Amino acid sequence: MLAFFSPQQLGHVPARELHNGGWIDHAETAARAGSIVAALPLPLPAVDYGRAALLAVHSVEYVEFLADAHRLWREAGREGDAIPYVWPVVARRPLKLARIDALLGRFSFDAATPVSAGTWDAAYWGAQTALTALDTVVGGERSAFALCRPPGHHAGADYLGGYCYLNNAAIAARAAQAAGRGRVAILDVDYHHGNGTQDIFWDDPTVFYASLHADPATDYPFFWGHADETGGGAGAGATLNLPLPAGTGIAPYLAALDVAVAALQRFAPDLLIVSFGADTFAGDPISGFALATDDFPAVAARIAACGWPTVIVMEGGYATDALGANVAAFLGGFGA
Ligand code: Q9C
Ligand code: ZN
Repeated sequence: MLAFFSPQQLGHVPARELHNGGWIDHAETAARAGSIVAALPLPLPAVDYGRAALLAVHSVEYVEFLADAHRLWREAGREGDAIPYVWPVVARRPLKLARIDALLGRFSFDAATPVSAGTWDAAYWGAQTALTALDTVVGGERSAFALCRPPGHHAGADYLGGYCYLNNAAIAARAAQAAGRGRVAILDVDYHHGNGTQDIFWDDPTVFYASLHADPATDYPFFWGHADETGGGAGAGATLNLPLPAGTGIAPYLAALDVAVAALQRFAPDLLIVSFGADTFAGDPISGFALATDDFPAVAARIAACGWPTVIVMEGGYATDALGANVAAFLGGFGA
């Protein structure tokens, strides 16, 4: 399977994240990408499709904020990474605030997602990597792998969070539609619920979002991913959440995957995007499922058996030493 990655994606180097009341080293490191690259045939660099494809998903205000945030932080006299500390809760009046702290709060939902000097370039090229993989599949390849880093599924139309800045899977989905693939399914098998992807397509009947993830009653991102969230408006019924308990191993995982796959088959997509996180691995330092490296081929094979043209987009996975082997196991199980 062709794989895509661009070296600019390594320039995002967040130092710390707020976790359980203290600052810890950031889990989403550039070394993650190195572990994956080392385990695959040499990936190809992304083509630059420009900002337009990002703006099919994200608001122009958000994209401009993201491109400017670190510079504004430095101009405010701050050191290191830009990090939010105040949020406008539910009511977001359209105030034209200029202070960097107000902007950070306006366009984020957590304090685990710093903006470093290289974040914009890395996120931009991560999205281009997803678009390049998508283009390959639209051009006739049966599948392609986008080594997106930073990841994307927690990022919404106008917010960052959960180590995510631009929603790579959503950007690829909209590009697929622009290329004539009208019905797109996104299957999210990261350990965490993809709240950004869900929000983006919540009322859209043309993009089906299905996710297997840790129960948000006990796990991040808490406020999304509950089983009763099934889409709204014209998109009612086009969101499927399958929360799973701590300790979930491969047998119950595959049973839930069968439920998701059956729903996708009823939807009958023209193209599938898989948001793949290897943080379901038993050794993941921030997660609680129990999949083994040797379990990933079965997950991938079940998805591949559907036969849809498929773009696999990298999301989480924080056991860096095992990450390359876990990704290679998944891609190997998918086949060509
Ligand atoms: N105390 C992805 O896997 N931190 N993002 C959780 C819990 C955020 C993970 C902290 C985890 C985000 C793409
Ligand atoms: Zn995750």
